[in-house]
This record gives sequence, C-alpha cells and structure tokens, in this order.
Amino acid sequence: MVRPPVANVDQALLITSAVEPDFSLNLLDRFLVYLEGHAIHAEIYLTKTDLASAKLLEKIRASLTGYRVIGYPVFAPEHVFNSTVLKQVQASFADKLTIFTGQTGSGKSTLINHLVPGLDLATASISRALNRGRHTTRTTDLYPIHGGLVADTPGFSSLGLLDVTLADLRDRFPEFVALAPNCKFRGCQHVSEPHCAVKAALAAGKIMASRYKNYLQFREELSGKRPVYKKK
Ligand SMILES: Nc1nc2c(ncn2[C@@H]2O[C@H](COP(=O)(O)OP(=O)(O)OP(=O)(O)O)[C@@H](O)[C@H]2O)c(=O)[nH]1
Ligand SMILES: [Mg+2]
Ligand SMILES: [Zn+2]
Repeated sequence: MVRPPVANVDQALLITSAVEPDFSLNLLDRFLVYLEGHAIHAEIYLTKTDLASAKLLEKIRASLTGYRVIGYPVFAPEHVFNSTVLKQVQASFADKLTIFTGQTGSGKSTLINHLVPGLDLATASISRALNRGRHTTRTTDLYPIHGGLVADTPGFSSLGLLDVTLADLRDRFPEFVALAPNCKFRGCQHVSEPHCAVKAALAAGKIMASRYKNYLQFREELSGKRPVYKKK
C-alpha cells in the first residue's frame, strides 16, 4: 500500500476519535473503501470517548452499530483503555500483520503504548485551532507484539480516493455487494437503474443512509467533478 507504505497487511485497526479530531463518517467510509480495495480486514476502535458528551457518544455508537451489522468489528469501550478490550485486541495479533491507521491525532500511538507498556512511542496533543493532530508519527514501523507484527503509521488529515475507479466503487461497500445479486441488472451501479436491490434496501432503512450518501459523493469525486471534501 502507499498510505501507509507497508506490504503484506492482514488487518487494520482503524483508530477513530469521537472528538479531537471530530468523528467523521465520511472519513471513516473513505478509509474503509481504501482497505476493502486491498482486501484488508478492518476493525474500528473508537478513542477519546472520555472527552465526548453523552449525547454525542450515543449518536456515534448508534452509527457504529451499523458498521457492526455490515461486518466490521467495532471496539467502543466506555473507558477507552479498558483492559478487557485491550486483551481482545491483543488476541487478534497472533500470526498477523496489523496496521494501526486513521486520522492524525486520533490516538494510534497512544493505544499501542497502552498495549505494550514500556514501548513509549511519541505522542502529542492535537492542535486545538485546527482540531487535528500534528503528524507526530513520521514513519511506519513494525513492532513484534503478542505473537504478531503491529505497525504504527503516520496519520492523515484527509484522504483522497486511491486505487479505485468509478465502476469499481460499488464493490468496496460489502453491504451493496451482498445485495447486488438481487438487482435487475448485473452491472447495476445502484444509482438510477430500475429494480435496484440496494436502493430498495435504502428505502426500507436496511442499509445506512450515510453510507449511501457517501457512496454518491465518492462517485461524484471520481467522475472528475469538483471534489467536495466534507468532514461530516
Ligand atoms: N483524553 C484522551 N486523550 C487521548 C486519547 N487517545 C489519545 N489521546 C491523546 O491524543 C493526542 C494524540 O494522540 P497520538 O497517539 O499522538 O495520535 P496519533 O494517532 O498517533 O497521531 P499521528 O502520529 O499524528 O498520526 C495525545 O495527546 C494523546 O494523549 C483518549 O482516548 N482520550
Ligand atoms: Mg502516532
Ligand atoms: Zn443495484
């Protein structure tokens, strides 16, 4: 992969902060689209739950439940470094190469430090003015942890759509792929075709409206229209 530059990746822990930087479904879907393109199993870990209001957390947790339904495991512990949850994460490392990826400042290095006391990776507080991290981790490094290799990686503040074509984008949404055999047309892009199972599921509330909306936005971006990058 180019972002981060690392090969033979088995799985990714997508580190997503509730706040500082703000939780973004758009960015989350971008990361997932990228990882799907590389056939990398993705799990989502929610950080900074201690800094978010109860109301916001409730909203974020409701969204994350939708991702669980799609098949992405989600860790969203009440206490972010809860030892039971850390043990669950550690248990998934054996015999695999796992990357920690996500926005700058989301807490990737901090979480690895909690998983490996004494490792002491550099971390830094986010810039409040920009509401984002300071690109503290500059290189991608592998650490042998709990029988596997774990990579801390530099975070990004935005993510373009890499290695994907307009026609292939639909294949990066597992819930669309599962429904596609029921679409009338095999090449259905789930946009304006008649008898589309994805649109029917959307209308019935069976797939996440935010994911479908992001799908349409990514399509626009890929079709060369003026790129609109929305954080929320
Ligand atoms: N309150 C709180 N602070 C956290 C949490 N996780 C990380 N932080 C803080 O957030 C800041 C950024 O954390 P880092 O671990 O440096 O973030 P990163 O994802 O490695 O960032 P880059 O290396 O720039 O990609 C640090 O000040 C951490 O102490 C959390 O769950 N709660
Ligand atoms: Mg870091
Ligand atoms: Zn369709």
